[in-house]
Parts: sequence; C-alpha cells; structure tokens
Amino acid sequence: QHAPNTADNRQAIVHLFEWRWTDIAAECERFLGPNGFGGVQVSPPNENRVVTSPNRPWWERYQPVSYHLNTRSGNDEEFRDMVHRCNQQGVRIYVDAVINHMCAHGYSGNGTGGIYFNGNSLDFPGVPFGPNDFNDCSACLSGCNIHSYDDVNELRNCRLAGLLDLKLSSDYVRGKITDYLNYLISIGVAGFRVDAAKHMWPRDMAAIFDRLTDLNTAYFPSGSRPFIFMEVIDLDGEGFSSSEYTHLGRVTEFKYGMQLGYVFRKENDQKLENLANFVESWGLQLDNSSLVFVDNHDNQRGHGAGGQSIITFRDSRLYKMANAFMLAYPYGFVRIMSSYYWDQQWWNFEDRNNWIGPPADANGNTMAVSINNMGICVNGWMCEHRWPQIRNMVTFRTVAAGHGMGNWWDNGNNQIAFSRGDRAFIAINNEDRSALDTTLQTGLPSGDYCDVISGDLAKGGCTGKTITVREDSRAHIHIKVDDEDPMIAIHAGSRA
Ligand code: ARE
Ligand code: CA
Repeated sequence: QHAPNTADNRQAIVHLFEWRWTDIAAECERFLGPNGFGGVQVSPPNENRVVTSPNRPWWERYQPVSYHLNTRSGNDEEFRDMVHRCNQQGVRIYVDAVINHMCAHGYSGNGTGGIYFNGNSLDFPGVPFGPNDFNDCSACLSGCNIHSYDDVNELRNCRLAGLLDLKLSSDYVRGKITDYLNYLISIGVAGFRVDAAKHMWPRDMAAIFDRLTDLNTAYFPSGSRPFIFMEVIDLDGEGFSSSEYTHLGRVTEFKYGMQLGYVFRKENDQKLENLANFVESWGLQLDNSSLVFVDNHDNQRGHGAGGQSIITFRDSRLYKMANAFMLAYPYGFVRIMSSYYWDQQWWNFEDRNNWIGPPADANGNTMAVSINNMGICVNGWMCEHRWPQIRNMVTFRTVAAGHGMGNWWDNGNNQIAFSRGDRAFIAINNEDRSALDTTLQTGLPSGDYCDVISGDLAKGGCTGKTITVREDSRAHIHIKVDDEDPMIAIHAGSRA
C-alpha cells in the first residue's frame, strides 16, 4: 500500500544505513521518537555472503544467502528487540527486502550467519533454494547477465551484475519469499523497501504482496497492510516505466534528487524559481506514488543513478538547503539519508573507495555509533538526521501536514518563499550576490516566531532569529547572502 503506517501522522523516515540493531533501538528511544521521526529504513537484515575482496564492502549485504536474520547489524534477537523498542516510541521499522536475487554467481562458502551456500551449483540450503529456483539464461542475449535495459525480458529474467536471478514466477520461490516477509511482519515491521524492483515483473511482485499478512496488532490497528516502496530507477529512456509499479505501492523517484541537485547547484540552467511547478516540468510520479530523497546509499557514492548532480553531506551547506526544501514542500513521502564517512579516492571520475563499508574493528565487526554530549555522532557516523536544521524541518513537515502550498513568492531567480496553509512558512536565498531583504506574506497568524533553522524555541525563549509576523500576516524577511544557512523557517509550533 501507499500509506506508510506511521504513528501520529509523522511525515519522514530515515535510512540508518549499515547501523547495528542495538544502536537503532537506542536511537529510537533517545532521538527519533522524541523528535517525531516516523520510521527507519534498515539495511537488509537477512544473512549475506561475506565478501573479503574488497574487504567487507557495504554492498555484500545485497547478496543474500539465506533468510535468517544474521548480519553485521545483528542477530534475530537483537532485531526483534529493536522493532519492539522502536514501535514503543512510535518509530516504525521498514526492511530493505532483497528478493530479486541471491548472491553473485561463482562464489561459495559460509554466510554472515555461518550457513553454507554454493553460488556455482546454485545451492542455498539455508532457504532451501536449488538450481530450479533460478531463471535460466534463455531470455538473455549473451551469457546470463543483463546487458540491455531496453529489453524487458532481459531486464527481469537475467542477472543484475551477475547476481543469481530468482525465478519469481515459481510458486515455491514466491512462497519462500512470502514466508520471509511474513516473518518480519509478525515481528512488527511496518513495511518494505523492495530492492531492484524494476528487475522483477510487476505481476510476480503482486502475487507476493497479496500473500502478505496484516501487520502485527500489538502495534498497528487490525487490518493494516504493509507499506511498500519499490526501488525503481526510472530516468526515462529505458524499455519500462515506473508507472508499471505504482498500483502496488510507492516508487523511489530518482528524478527528484537529481533535479534538486541541479537546482541548488545552479547547473543545467536550473534555478530555485523553477521549483514553482517541478512535479509537472520534471515529469515526476504523482505525490501519492512517490518516495523522495536528496541522496541515497547508492548515488551518494556514484552507484545507482543521478551522477554528479547528487548533493550529499560533503556539500553540507547545499545539503541542508535541499533537505529543508524537500521537507517543506508538499510532495512525496520523505526519506532522510544517514551515512557514514569514508575517504574518497578519485580516479577517472570514479571514487575507487566507493565500496568501503561502515566503521568497523579489525575483525570486521561494525562499530557502535558514538554520540558526544553535544548530540553529534563522532566515530565516522555522519548522522545527517541529527543536524539541527534537518531535525527541525522534520517537525516542520509534521506541523504542516495536510496543508497545501500557498503564498508562493520568488524573485525570478534563486530566492523563493512559500507557506503551508496557515501553519508554516519558509524562505530560501541561494543567490550568489544579493541578500533576500523584503516583506513577504507568510500566511501565518500574527506573533513572534522562532526560526527553526538558526535555533530552537527553548524554555528561555528563541535561541535563533525571531521573525515577527504582523496583523496582516506579513513579515520582514532578511537573509544575508553569506549566511551559513541562508534560509528561515517558522511554523505553528515555533510561535513564542
Ligand atoms: C557487486 C559489485 C559488482 C559485481 C556484483 C556481483 O559491485 O561489480 O558484479 O557485486 O559480484 C549493490 C552495489 C553493487 C553490488 C551489489 C551486490 O551497488 O555494486 O555489486 O550491491 O553486492 C541498477 C539497478 C538498481 C541497483 C543499482 C545499483 O537497477 O536496482 O543498479 N540498486 C539496488 C541497490 C544496490 C544494490 C542492488 C540493487 C543489488 O540499491 O545497493 O547493488 O541488490 C542506470 C539504470 C539503473 C541502474 C543504474 C546503475 O541508472 O537505469 O537501473 O541501477 O544505471 O547501473
Ligand atoms: Ca529478476
């Protein structure tokens, strides 16, 4: 289904990429619950192939060898504990479901949970899957791999980057996948990010989703259906369309982050003014069918789609601006990225270190997330979701929910402002030379409001800028061109 099953109408989720289950449970209690985050997308929880060359890359987790919950993020018991504790905080868990394939052809050994597998003889006793449970290579033009993204048979029935392609037309295979997903539902997860969805036939996925049980009534109203968002990369020009999937749930809208990157970088003739009607002009999926994000775990490191336009934590000023816009604008269901740091090594327009896994000890165990007394993550974890500007805009989105865009204003170039009904207002200045210095209609009731970009409304008052909205709902807005965060955002909850 398209609705995210969040508690209290919460409006954004965060991808805690490669985090351990025990850390996520703690983060739900100490940060995500109290700050109104709707949920967490977790890395694939099922057992994967251990890749040693390169040494424990993040992408080994996209090579399943069984459906036992045993990975570098933790075991079955830790996963259950996390789901329970997060749900207690009103924070949902969404599982990254890798169901298109198993591990790459040509490798065998023991997975992260110790279970034997053989990717030469297509034998996965941990499920069990055998040679008959994979697509043969008859649909593939040469070899078994996908070469052409224009041929839908090849796209769906051949191997993505050598990964053994499951025969999802088979009732037995569907059953095993359904058992896995239903097990997760019984634990209390709220839905799934479906990996590599464009490499699966919509009808096969429909057959699997139809067999899913309702969500666990310990946490959800009876009859609740799992939230489905499918990783479908559609930048146009291939032999399929993401519209083939939107009846099943939401799709990841990759055009959004790519175009937002151009807009904020002022490339490709783009400027903030163009955000006035971007849904139509960029040819995006409908609001209710899309999941949006500034960057994801692939395109922040040059995998996946979007290329050089994608904005990441490395461009922190632009990143805060793009996230603020995304969280303010009423389009799509929002996912915030939360990354770990790695040193890049550029060679021929490619980062040779784009495989590097999460912070780990010498034995390859993922390290705990450390947080200092300022609330900042320190040992390699970026925790973009904790950046105060991003955290506070998550609240903005919840306060504004259900109220449409109004009072759009722009200077014809790179200054914009708009309100969300009479609930919230934002102004952004991305000019190179001119300040934004004018009186604008905010749509808000009169009063003093605390700007949630530069501070918080604390007990003693506003720790940032105060914006005074007059009787006629207009306010004087001044944003200098060299502000570290050249924007202001106020809402009903930040009124003094
Ligand atoms: C790794 C190695 C490969 C090797 C393979 C098998 O990197 O060199 O051949 O193992 O040994 C991730 C990594 C991959 C990694 C894989 C398995 O990104 O590098 O392969 O894990 O360990 C396409 C798909 C899309 C996919 C992207 C990455 O359509 O579904 O490629 N994204 C998801 C995940 C990834 C994950 C997988 C799928 C696999 O988010 O993290 O891969 O489970 C155009 C097309 C897109 C295409 C894109 C990139 O934009 O339109 O469809 O995306 O190019 O090719
Ligand atoms: Ca497939």
